[in-house]
Amino acid sequence: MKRILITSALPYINGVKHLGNLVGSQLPADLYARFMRAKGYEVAFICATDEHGTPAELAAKEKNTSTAEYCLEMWKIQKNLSDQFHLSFDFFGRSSSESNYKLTQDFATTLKNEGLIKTVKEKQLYSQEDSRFLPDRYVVGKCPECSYERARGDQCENCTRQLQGAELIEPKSVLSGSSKLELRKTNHLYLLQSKLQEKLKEWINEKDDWPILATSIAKKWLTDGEGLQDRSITRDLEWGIPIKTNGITWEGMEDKVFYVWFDAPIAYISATVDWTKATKKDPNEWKTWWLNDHGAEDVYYVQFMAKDNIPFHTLSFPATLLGTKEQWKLVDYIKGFNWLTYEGGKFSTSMRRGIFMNDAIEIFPSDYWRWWLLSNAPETSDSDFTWKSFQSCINKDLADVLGNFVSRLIKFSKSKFGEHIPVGSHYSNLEKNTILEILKYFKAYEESMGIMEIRKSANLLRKIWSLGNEYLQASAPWIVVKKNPEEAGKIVRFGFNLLNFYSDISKPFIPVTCQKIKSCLNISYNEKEWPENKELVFSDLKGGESFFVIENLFSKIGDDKITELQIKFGGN
Ligand code: B3M
Ligand code: ZN
Repeated sequence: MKRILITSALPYINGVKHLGNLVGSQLPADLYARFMRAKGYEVAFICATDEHGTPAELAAKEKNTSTAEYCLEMWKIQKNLSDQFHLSFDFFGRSSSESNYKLTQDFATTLKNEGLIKTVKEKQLYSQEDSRFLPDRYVVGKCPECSYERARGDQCENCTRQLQGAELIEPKSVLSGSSKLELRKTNHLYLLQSKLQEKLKEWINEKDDWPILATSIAKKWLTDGEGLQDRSITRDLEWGIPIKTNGITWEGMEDKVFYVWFDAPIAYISATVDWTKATKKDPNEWKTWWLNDHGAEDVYYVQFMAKDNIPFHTLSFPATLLGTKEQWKLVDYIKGFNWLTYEGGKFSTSMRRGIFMNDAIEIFPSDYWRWWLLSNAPETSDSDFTWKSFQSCINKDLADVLGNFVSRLIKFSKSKFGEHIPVGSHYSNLEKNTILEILKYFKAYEESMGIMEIRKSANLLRKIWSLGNEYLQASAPWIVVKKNPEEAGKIVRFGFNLLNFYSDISKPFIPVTCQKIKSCLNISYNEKEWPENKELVFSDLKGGESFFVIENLFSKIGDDKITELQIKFGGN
């Protein structure tokens, strides 16, 4: 497969995202996109803001602005922050785009024509005090499954169980706090997922290379007694996609909109439509990524998300695609993540506990955050962010290992040989053995990057960096130069070739640092550059090339700074 489609879970529009959101989908997706581009694959890396549903409405109410204005403002802020963290989306769209309205309504129309949508009279929580229905996040209460006190009307973020508001114990209105709620009749559209149970079971059972995290919830719901439930795909809300076909509202659906989780995954497709409309010669190129009868069967599609989003991506979204009986591309691999906690507790947007992208980028460069988050990614279990761990990781891995190698090499070279790389003698056994050792770890690094084993890849990359320090230590050019400048010159030339190699293979993790190293070597930064000819790559620099000294590539983080940050961000 030479074409890779990558989508990251769409960040809700409300508020600036915290580090947990970043490491739970967008940043690992960016790492994989960068690696696959560098390996020569054609990549479509798509994301968008998830703008409908109760989070948007509630946040706009708080800001006392219209939901539409709020969403536009927040889209700009989130887009700007993703640029500052060098998230290399090919397109960062909006689920409130015109193309998502059209595509969502088309999907619903096709599903209805396939007999997979029915109107259900149901009872929804209604608040007299707020004189309105309370869908999804408009109501909060105790989870019937795990007794978590702040479960929401659509899902419990603690045990990820999908919920109906009426299932909550002691439900309260999020708007007024009122517990004077009653169940009132209202009609909603249900997607008859139960009719797709066998098709979905067949599809998910083919995914034997998926981690348990990705398949367990789906298999539980598809196989155990409960089976796959039919699910409501509409809500009593103003803000959202109206229930229409070719502009005509469906009968009885005048004051409803599609449920956010019905239209949000469809935004993966519509954002691709918007991308090809905005940047490609052929506005229909999106079909080659999403329709099997237009070439998408040769695409490898990977989705990145946090674990609470997995049920929607292994059940309801595939049900929507399969239900149409059209040639839609289904996901080939789901990379799911556990939670990032903050100093032993939860990140909290409402309680402003933890570190948010806008604050983080003001304190340290994006590569510091990228490196800590990726090398501590919550892949097989939760990870805990602590300021102490951040300090030691940056000081050790970046400053002491990579940074130290760069500064020792460059400063020594300039002091002894000026600002041109010396030619020196031919490589001897020490260089050849170092190359073999590095290539052994590099092979493992490429393999683990290709299967998205992120922490393992970070460990291997760190090991490859450390081999550069070990080489300098063993070859000791500062001693050799006294008696044999020729030999010292060879050591330095090999060191610069190592440095150039590092600045190619480290790009997916720390792109800004790699750009700095490339500019110090007067080599243009090309994100698609990757060492393919393993033997020759360590002789690319022949000697004679000019370079300039980089002043402190990384600055160490002091204890006082960490104490100040712990206090500022509620870290202890
Ligand atoms: N907006 C992310 C969340 O649950 C949710 C993902 C949608 S992906 C289609 O925070
Ligand atoms: Zn729960």
